[in-house]
Amino acid sequence: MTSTLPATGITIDAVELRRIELPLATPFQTSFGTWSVRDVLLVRALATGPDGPIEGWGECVAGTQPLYSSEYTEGCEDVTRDHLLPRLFAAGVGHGADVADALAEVQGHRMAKAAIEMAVLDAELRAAEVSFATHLGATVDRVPVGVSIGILPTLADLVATADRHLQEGYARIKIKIKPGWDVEPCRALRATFGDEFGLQVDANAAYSPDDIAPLAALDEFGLLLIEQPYPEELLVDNVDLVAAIDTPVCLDESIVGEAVARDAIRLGATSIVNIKPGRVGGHLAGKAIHDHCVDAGIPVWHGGMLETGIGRAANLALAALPGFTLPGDISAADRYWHRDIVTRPAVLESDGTVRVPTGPGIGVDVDLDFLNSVTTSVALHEN
Ligand code: SMG
Ligand code: MG
Repeated sequence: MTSTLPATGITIDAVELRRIELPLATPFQTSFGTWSVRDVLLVRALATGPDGPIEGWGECVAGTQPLYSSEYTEGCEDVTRDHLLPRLFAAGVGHGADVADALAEVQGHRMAKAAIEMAVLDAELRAAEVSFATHLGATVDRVPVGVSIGILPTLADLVATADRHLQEGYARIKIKIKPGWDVEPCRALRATFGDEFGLQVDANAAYSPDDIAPLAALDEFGLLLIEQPYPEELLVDNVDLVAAIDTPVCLDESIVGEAVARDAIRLGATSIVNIKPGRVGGHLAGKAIHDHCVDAGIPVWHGGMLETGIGRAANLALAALPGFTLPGDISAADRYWHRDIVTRPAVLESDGTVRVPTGPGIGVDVDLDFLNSVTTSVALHEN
């Protein structure tokens, strides 16, 4: 930690679990399915700090269905209500840093846990008037970002979409791939836009270790990395892939926490690590993985889960740590939403960066009127 927070912390009086439905500006297709609407679980910690009432917000990154990972929105709400909040309250947690320990006996459910930690930390940091960025140890005030483009009906659609994003100022393009939509999309982008822009691909576990040939065929495109070629639980097969191809292999879904990150690095199963706070159990675990990767000489970059402005603000703070040397999947709000749920949505700067919020906590405020208009359920759970 780079900031010391007051030992008194906060008292959590209640936690509001709120579900919203926010339509994506454009549907997002991956090898495992299409996302058109984000059905998001938000966690709002209602607390008392040294100067009176204070609240904090957390965002759960799980999707509607358990397709990217085993977690999904409804399940996250259930486990939070029935198993996590009772433990949070029983432990008398008053610091964000104590959330993970209080919830540790519940196995897995890292996305649900991460949202609680974020809400408690946000409330604690707001009470202490310290930003997430300062607390986590940010060293820059803007972070380079890229854009992740889903699988599209035609190569012409892909080229037109990439063109629009490059014109907007994004310096790095990631495309989703699957068997049959891999070599030709890369060829089309390199043929149209040349070799100068950063290009990377994400398979979301769509290949098997028998598929080394199509993955090796991507070597000619000078990719920054290939993300998660194989299913989540395969680690050792990636060691063989690292040896067989030139493109750096980067695990996403497989890295479900700090222990697996350490193992994957030690095995040589990943040359680069994608850090998503939700996937690893919170921003503090994300920072720990970052610190380990820096020590191990492994580059990291910040992933994205189509977050609203709440999760995005906290992610920008983490992505401002020095080990994040590759552009993150933290695009500007307008790449995702017609209207965001925060009052100062993330915007793309002319140099292809997004500014890191500087205010207390996550540094953005929730637009409550708009939030209420997209809310599908609210439940208050008192301590
Ligand atoms: O937030 O810009 C974003 C999305 C980035 O491609 C992205 N995320 O596997 O990395 C990934 C995917 C997971 C979400 S797919 C809906
Ligand atoms: Mg990925």
